[in-house]
Amino acid sequence: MSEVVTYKREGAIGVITIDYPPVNALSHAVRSGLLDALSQGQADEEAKALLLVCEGRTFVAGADIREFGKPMQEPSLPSVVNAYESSDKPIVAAIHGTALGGGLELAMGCHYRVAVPGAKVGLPEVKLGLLPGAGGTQRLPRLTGARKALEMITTGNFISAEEALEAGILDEVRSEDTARAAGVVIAGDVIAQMKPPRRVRDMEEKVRADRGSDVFDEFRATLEKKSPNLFAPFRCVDAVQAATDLPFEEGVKRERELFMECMKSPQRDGLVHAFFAEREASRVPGLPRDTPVRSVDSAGIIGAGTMGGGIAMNFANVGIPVFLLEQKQEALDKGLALIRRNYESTARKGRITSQQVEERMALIRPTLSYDDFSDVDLVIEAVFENMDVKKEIFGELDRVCKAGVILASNTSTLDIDEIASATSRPEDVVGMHFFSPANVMKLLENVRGSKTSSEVQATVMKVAKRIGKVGVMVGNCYGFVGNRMLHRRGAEATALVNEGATPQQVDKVLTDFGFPMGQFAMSDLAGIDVGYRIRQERRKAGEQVAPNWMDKLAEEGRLGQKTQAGVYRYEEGSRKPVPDPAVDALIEQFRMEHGIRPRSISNDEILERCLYVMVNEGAKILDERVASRALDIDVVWIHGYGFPSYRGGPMFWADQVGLETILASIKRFRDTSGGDQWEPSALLEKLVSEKRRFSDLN
Ligand code: T1G
Repeated sequence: MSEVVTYKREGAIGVITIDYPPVNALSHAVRSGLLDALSQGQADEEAKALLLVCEGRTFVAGADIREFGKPMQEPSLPSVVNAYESSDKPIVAAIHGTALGGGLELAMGCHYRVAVPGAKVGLPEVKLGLLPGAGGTQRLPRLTGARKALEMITTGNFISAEEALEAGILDEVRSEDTARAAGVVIAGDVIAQMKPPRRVRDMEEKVRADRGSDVFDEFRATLEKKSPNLFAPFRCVDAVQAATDLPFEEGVKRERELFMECMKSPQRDGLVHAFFAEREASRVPGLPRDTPVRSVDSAGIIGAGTMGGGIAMNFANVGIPVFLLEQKQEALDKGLALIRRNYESTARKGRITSQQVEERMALIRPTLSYDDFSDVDLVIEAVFENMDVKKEIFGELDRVCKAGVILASNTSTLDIDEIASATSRPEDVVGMHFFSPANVMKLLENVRGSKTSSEVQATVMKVAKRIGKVGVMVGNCYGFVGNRMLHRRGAEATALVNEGATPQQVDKVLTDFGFPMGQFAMSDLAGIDVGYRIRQERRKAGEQVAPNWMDKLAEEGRLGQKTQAGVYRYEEGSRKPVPDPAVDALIEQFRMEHGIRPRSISNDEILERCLYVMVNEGAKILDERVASRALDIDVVWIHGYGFPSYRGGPMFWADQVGLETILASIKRFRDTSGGDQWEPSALLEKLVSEKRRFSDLN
């Protein structure tokens, strides 16, 4: 008898129970156990119907992703699903939590399906670069019709139990205390009414009606616009179309072919890596999982600007009261008005109710006085990037706040240790770097100072999860992980324009690669003055910072979207970047002043220089232990800067390109354009000489 799947008869119902924490994934042991339990049920003459349920937090959440890439062990999931569907005893699946991927496919292989309120179902395989590979693309359209099946399978979105009932996936949504109890009721009805096994594969009506429909090309056209670079979504459409064109058995064969094409795609590799890396990042090497954490039941944010306001929203969204402090009432009013506008626009989209808007606004308490911070558990400073101002603020916080408070700075580049030195409690000081817009972007870069205690580190990692962020713990250096690599890419992109490329050419290379925005469109969004002020601060501090044509934009007041002109021009009310001949002239002028003869630059050179300089910097960051693992850097870039997740992040992608190839190019760029950015990372050279990859460091 398998420990993970058991069979037990209750009256005339043979109950098959999966118990394989944390999410009852369909590992080899579960698949084998399912077949054993089915055989027992079929041999049990007293059992007139079978009931499939799961213990723990959820019904089956899918195939066991940890088995991907390893040799598949029989029984395969399709064969298990087919065995359940072929059973001559009716089988009921009772769903709670999330029935996803192979889990929903298994439930559709059963003959009746019931769920409890709050349950969700979905086929999220496309988010892993796959498609439902155990009959899902053939059975779902037989239940819902092609359009609903395409919507679910090409987006991977979950739907509620009520929506699934409406769509024809479920037979009932019942409010018994447990899914098991609901399942027992349904199985009892099946027996009492002598209902036969109702096999989804025999349901031909809806797929016949959809044969030859335009819906497939309609979805392909939408995907061409929305995600032209992705491989799997288009295969999903092909698989669902096969369900309408072919008999079931042939459709399943076609699904298998398409599934294997996706399984072999580098995009599946990247997406599965991104899935696990996001979860692994929350386990910080050297920080034991049982490290004590402090409770955070109240917060205080300093600065009611775009960042401070967005940060405050994150806490209000999860019911944590938060003081918002400014120096002047006018700035406070402006900040609160922006927060309200953001909430009201979310409410207009139907994502929250107007009552929730008021509840959240009530949790954000404006103040002009530090005294209100005397009892908060966490303070996050979010004022502009000036070290003197930040130190003054932390000195004040040190005087006002209670013992045990966590004092955090949202600084994006400045030295956490220097900020901590303005207090008597450096062990309680940490960086919490949010990404703009702070109430939207998922990444929270937690920065440990040299004295930040383990308790404080563990607490801010827990806060990240609680406010719905992806937390990554990084070390303290200029720009930490994300911005340090971004600044290298920005400098290279700017140099490429100096040398002859246009800003729009550089941006198109990056968006064609899969970034949501190019380097210069991003500068316009963030504000040209942000980079300008940082370069001026570094020049003031005596650093050698090369002249930069973007300085001229700032000096001419072309600050980006906020002034409707930056690197690009912006029509009134539009955020669409439009190339501007005035900027071309400004760049020409800059080249002449600096004796630069422009040359035409290939897209390959642009991509290599923008991305390899990031990889090289990432390797240096790893070498300095500023990031603990390559996967931490991948997670920072996917969730903080929109690095295409199907490429797995910069370090995972570098492994796929080949470190030897990249190192050779880095050495070539060092020899042609010089600059410390092209000094090859010693770690990269070591990995290449040892024929290892960044993933060996995870
Ligand atoms: N396989 C293995 N482990 C999984 C898993 C899975 N499918 N899903 C989750 N885990 C682990 C996860 O790594 C974490 O482990 C723990 O469970 C809790 O997850 C043939 C081929 C279910 C909504 O894509 O969306 O079926 O870090 O932190 O936020 O057609 O997990 O604790 O060690 O995410 O509450 C399709 C993926 C697979 C679902 C729960 N299924 N999972 O979210 O917890 S492909 C999916 C999720 C497939 C078939 C195809 C979420 C969740 P650890 P968590 P959560």
